[in-house]
Amino acid sequence: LALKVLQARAEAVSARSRELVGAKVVVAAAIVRDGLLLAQRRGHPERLAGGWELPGGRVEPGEDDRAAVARECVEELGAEVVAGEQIGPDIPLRADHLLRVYRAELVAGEPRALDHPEVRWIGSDELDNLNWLAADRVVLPALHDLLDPP
Ligand code: DCM
Repeated sequence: LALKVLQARAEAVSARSRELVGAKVVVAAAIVRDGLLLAQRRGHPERLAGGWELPGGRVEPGEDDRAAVARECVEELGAEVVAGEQIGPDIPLRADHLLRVYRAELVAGEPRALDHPEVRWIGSDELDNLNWLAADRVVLPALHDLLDPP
């Protein structure tokens, strides 16, 4: 009986680690220009509409995180960025997804809201006033440091 219990436990632990290893990654870009951060207001899906986020989206199978940041910025903003350092921790999203935020440097194009209703350049004084998505809120301290280096 003890052996069966141990085997069941081992199975549960390995199922959990498969889950963690298999977590799908969503990336987002922290684009800063002249001391301002680019934020985007979501129009879809319904449950996220009206929430503010850093632009981004799902990493495709086999795709590098930073390549996904660049692709998403072209798709959503019509702008080219180069992704740099990760900012803040890996942030759990619902189910088996996690969010990673990367600092991103704008290299070409003027960001426009192509996929969502609005993009806005915000200063550190406005950072805490936006209705951020819960996951993005986690990186607010790191974003403050980015806009107003300590
Ligand atoms: N997401 C998030 N914060 C971001 C970008 C995305 O919480 N800065 C979430 C919203 C979606 C999922 O990740 O649930 C996939 O994003 P998208 O729909 O933009 O591909």
